[in-house]
Amino acid sequence: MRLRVINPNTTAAMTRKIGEAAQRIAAPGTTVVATQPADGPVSIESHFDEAISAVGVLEEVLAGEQEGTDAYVIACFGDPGLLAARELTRAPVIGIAEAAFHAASLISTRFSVVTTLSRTGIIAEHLLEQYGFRHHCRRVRAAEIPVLDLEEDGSAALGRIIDECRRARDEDGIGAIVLGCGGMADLTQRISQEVGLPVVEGVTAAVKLAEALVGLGLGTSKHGDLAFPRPKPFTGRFESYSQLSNDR
Ligand code: 2AL
Repeated sequence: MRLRVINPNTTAAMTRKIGEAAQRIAAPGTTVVATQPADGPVSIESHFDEAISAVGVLEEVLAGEQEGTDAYVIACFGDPGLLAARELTRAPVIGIAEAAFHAASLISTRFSVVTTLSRTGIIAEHLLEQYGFRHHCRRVRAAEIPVLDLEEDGSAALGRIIDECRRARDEDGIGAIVLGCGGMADLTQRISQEVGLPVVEGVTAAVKLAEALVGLGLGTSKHGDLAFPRPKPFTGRFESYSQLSNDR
């Protein structure tokens, strides 16, 4: 199975880390192709960053369609472009926030999310609401670290995340913790050891969910709103999308 893991930001070191974490957890027969958009923000920490990055995510899905991709993972915790990406393919497309929420809800009745910044925590709260997980989540917490601090050796980022996870464990009455950033893909075991609770991380959860769906023979439904977009002229810089056909 060919799994395309799309890091929606343009930081190559983070794409590498996400790809390695995905390949480590993947089944022996799964080939992980880790990619990132050609253009866009180096990290995603706002609605603006998300909106710009979503176009890059869609371009990466279109590129994946040319290579016979069996499933996609969108490896940013805001799941940018998720529903639009599903419109472009019959393959399953899994966002790391939805994957982590689903997995956490299967092993606990209450979880807390520990993410990077408070403002991205609000984006996670919107997703919890939208996906129907609001009552499973006790609290969305922020370690108050910019995303790219996770890429710096020797930064205080890991320690701050562990401190916030300990506070979540001690104060929130929860059974599990969800890590709220693609840049935390390599931290699951370390944090779980330190905190003593199950720690759910979205990239790894999404890889296993994608494999499960492919194994079940399930792909994105082409009935209803996830059908291929209706062909129509696009103008200006998006003119090439006028060629998108709906008979794939
Ligand atoms: C993210 C993420 O996962 N990648 C990124 O660039 N921004 N979101 C977040 N909540 O930190």
